Amino acid sequence: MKATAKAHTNIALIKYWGKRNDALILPTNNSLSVTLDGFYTETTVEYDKALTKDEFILDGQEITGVAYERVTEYLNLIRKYGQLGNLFARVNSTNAVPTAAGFASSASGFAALAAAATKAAKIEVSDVELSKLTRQGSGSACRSIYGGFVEWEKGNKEDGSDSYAVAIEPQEHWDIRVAAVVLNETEKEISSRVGMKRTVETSEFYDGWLSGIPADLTEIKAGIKEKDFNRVGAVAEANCLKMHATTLGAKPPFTYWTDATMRVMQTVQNLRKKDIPAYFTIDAGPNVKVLYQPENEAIVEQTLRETTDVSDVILSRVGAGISYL
Ligand code: 2P0
Repeated sequence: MKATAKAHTNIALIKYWGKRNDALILPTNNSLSVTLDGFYTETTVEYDKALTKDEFILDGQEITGVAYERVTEYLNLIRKYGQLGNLFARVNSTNAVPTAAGFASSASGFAALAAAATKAAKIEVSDVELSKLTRQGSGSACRSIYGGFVEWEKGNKEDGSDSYAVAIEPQEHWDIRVAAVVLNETEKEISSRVGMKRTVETSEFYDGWLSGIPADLTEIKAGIKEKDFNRVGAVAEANCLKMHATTLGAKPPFTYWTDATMRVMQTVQNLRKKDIPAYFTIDAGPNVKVLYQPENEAIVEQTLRETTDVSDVILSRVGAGISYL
């Protein structure tokens, strides 16, 4: 009873920012992402009757503590779903997601774990079912089931049965690129889980965030369909700015940006002034992701590398969905 799955991480162009149910991980708004080729997790799950507890090895190291608890709690959910009783598992993961790049490795991590854990137990699941299961490990992970452009439908039901991701356009649809800009200081003080909760509960700007989502989604989906880069970039950048504005209205206020973050944002806006279409987006941390077109790769990379406090730039294409190895 053993299986290996590979999942890529994703970057949200319309952000998931806030939960309506913390336990089931149900969001307050739809989000839309692009799956990234350059960043992935490979996970092997092997159920073994001889084990008296789960084991978790990540990048060759035995993991204990909070990260272990999160994995074993997730396996409890799979055991319940597949009626596996007390059958424990050996989980072996390798991450090709540089932590410093500021990507939530939880997205590719939980997608690969959910896929390998169901496959190893011979539990037949549709993509939709796998997305729902994955969502309960980490919200953004439910989008990593598919390649290309993906929307997570928030759903309305209290049991979460209508909250899952769907494919909007496949990987081959459109060759856009994403540069992950790594900054010198990367320590995250407020996790996305804590940050979004504080924002939902206390930010005066949260209602404004929610009210703009339907129009942003309509706009970006039309832009993706038509492969209109400026249309997609503009709405993604604006949506990111609105998400980050909610943190400034929270009590107490906070921001994920540093001076280096803002310098990169300015670099990207200056590229546009020189007629090089590039747009930024930022998640719950200081690092910046830059959307650009293939023909501008060299100039975008060089300009970002020359920006003060940029320590690395990692380029990625649009990636594929879950695969089994
Ligand atoms: C996103 N983020 O859409 C947004 C944008 C961060 C900012 O999803 O609590 O690790 O496990 O559901 O998915 C990061 O949050 O949070 C995230 P949980 P997750 O990508």
